[in-house]
Amino acid sequence: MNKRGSSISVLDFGATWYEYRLARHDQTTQNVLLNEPDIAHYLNNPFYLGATIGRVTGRIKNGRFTLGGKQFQLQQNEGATTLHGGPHGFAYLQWEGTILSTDEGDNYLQFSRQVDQSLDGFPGTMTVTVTYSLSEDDIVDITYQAICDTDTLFSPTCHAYFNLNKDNQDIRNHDIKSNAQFVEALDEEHVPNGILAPIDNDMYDYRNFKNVGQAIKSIIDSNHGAGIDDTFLTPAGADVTIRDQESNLTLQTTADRNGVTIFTANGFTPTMQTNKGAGKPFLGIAVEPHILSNAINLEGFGNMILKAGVNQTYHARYHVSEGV
Ligand code: FUC
Repeated sequence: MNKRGSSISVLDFGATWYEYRLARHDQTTQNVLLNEPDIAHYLNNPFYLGATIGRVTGRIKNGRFTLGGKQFQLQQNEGATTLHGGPHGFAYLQWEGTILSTDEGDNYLQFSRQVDQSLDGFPGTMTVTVTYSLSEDDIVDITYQAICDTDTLFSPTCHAYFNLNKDNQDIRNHDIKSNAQFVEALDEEHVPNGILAPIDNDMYDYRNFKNVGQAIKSIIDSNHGAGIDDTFLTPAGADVTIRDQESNLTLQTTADRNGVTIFTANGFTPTMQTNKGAGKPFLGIAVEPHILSNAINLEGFGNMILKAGVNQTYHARYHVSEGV
């Protein structure tokens, strides 16, 4: 908790971000993350609510890649595809948690653990830490750090879903803005096929604020999916803003990666019991910064290789503040 009275809470299973509770100007507090109050749901978390994703976010075609002249076959968990690190990805692991604090009074929560090839199929034994911090002005910084004894892949993200409503409405009343000018084109298995499609005044054009409900509708109407579930090229880092004029809140996401996936909870089912009621499509919106999906198999899509012995750090920052 910071001095303003805002707080975050996390779960050690999946190094999961559970709650982001803001102290509002009207003296109330409001949690802006979608979560499942029955913690047991997180053991089987098919939509990765709040989870840390790794070693690699997004989809790897056929769960296969070549590194240092060697071919690796990962475990597949979505047909032939390896999604979000596979069946033993970060989201499904128990992490070791520690509370850290500094003289400045900032709040830090750190998770750490080791993963190795016998667990998740990615090469090498990797030590990972995920550190959540909450600043005095309510900025949540998530720092991902990893080092591995061989060359491997590392492209983590945060799979938190936001819902800025005060009540249980879904996120179709929110607006989205992003400078992205290209989106990854997908094959029939929803895996990026190596084409970066230019965005031009179409359903993916969020250069001016666009209503999320309208964005979803135009994707559905043109048979491009069941809502937003796309990865955008963001060379200057994820630059996504989501606002809700009803609750007067704005979420700003920044990161140091070349891509961001926007996912509007398409396909959520009533088997989920969330803090916003039974699961249904569009109950939350995830803003997931990472290196472009399937980049390891595509030329010029970004570098997710972590060289042996190199200590790699990435950040993702989320800031919800009063005003639109
Ligand atoms: C997102 C999407 C996927 C998936 C998952 C829960 O990152 O890209 O399609 O359904 O999260």
